Amino acid sequence: MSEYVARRTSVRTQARRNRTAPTISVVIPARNEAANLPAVIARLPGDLFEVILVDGNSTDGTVEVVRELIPAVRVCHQEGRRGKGDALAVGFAAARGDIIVMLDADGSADAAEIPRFVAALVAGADFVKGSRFAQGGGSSDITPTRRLGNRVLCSLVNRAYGMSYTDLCYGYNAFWADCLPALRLAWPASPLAASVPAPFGTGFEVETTMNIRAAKAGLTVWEVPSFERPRISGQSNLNAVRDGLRILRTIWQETPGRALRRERAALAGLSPAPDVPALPEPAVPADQLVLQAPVLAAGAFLATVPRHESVNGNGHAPTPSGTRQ
Ligand SMILES: Nc1nc2c(ncn2[C@@H]2O[C@H](COP(=O)(O)OP(=O)(O)OP(=O)(O)O)[C@@H](O)[C@H]2O)c(=O)[nH]1
Ligand SMILES: [Mg+2]
Repeated sequence: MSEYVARRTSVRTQARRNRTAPTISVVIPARNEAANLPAVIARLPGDLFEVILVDGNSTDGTVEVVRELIPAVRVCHQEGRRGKGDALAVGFAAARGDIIVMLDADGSADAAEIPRFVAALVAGADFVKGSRFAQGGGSSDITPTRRLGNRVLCSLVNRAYGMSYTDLCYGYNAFWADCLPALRLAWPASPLAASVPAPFGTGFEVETTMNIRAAKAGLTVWEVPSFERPRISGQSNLNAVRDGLRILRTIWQETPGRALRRERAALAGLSPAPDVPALPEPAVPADQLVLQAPVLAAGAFLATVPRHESVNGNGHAPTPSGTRQ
């Protein structure tokens, strides 16, 4: 329970939000999406604060294409790591806007829907999920197997965390940047990243991880309908069985007790107890040691406390009234 309360965005944080003219960062993870980027970028609204593309070691000129399309784009790299979740974490750590929007680079999500997400955040949500299965949403891409898997996993999360999500594994989401500590996804920027490889959340299970953490943190989560199209060209990076199993494992790993134990163990590994040097041999033999003044003073104070005020005659603690018959 404390985990839920402690991480909830405070009323003060919410009051500080710039609801009149929030700055918007769009984070785009991209791995060999050069052919799709022109169509994706063409649909972006004009009033964005920044566009951050996180490149996954692309070999098809993705970075050159995005720089040509948006000269002011900020390009980040995964520094040898891989995975969509890792790419998003890199982008989130770099984002400087009030609101962060996650957008795929393959043309499956329509950037023109961004104002819908922003409107929900301005109206009161902390975290807004796009949903293909909310009324008004849809998909011309999802296969029957993925639809079934998504439904089963979604109802598992709803039962485990008391939510009523209609979609779990969809990559189009937006949130106030001040929710990042609750989502705890900025691994590349966290001190844990250097020594503890993130066990999960770095791949396609990232949306599930975020949705669960939003629920655990007590964030106000709203869904907006969204329509998903098939990727325009190129190969999917997702493998339904492998990534489905990773998502299942994420749901298991995120259960509160398990997540807390894992974090404690990681922190313990990060800062091992310092080596305490052995005490030098005392110069004076123990039987000749003289007590120093503060020790004597404390001893004198304890001696003045009447015995019956701390422990009664039977050696039991006193009753609340201070007397014991
Ligand atoms: N930077 C980076 N981006 C990635 C990586 N893996 C996937 N992406 C991007 O993440 C987005 C979603 O990946 P997709 O391969 O389209 O996966 P998907 O949308 O779940 O699956 P499909 O419906 O089959 O397209 C795309 O923009 C990818 O380019 C990666 O390792 N690094
Ligand atoms: Mg896709």
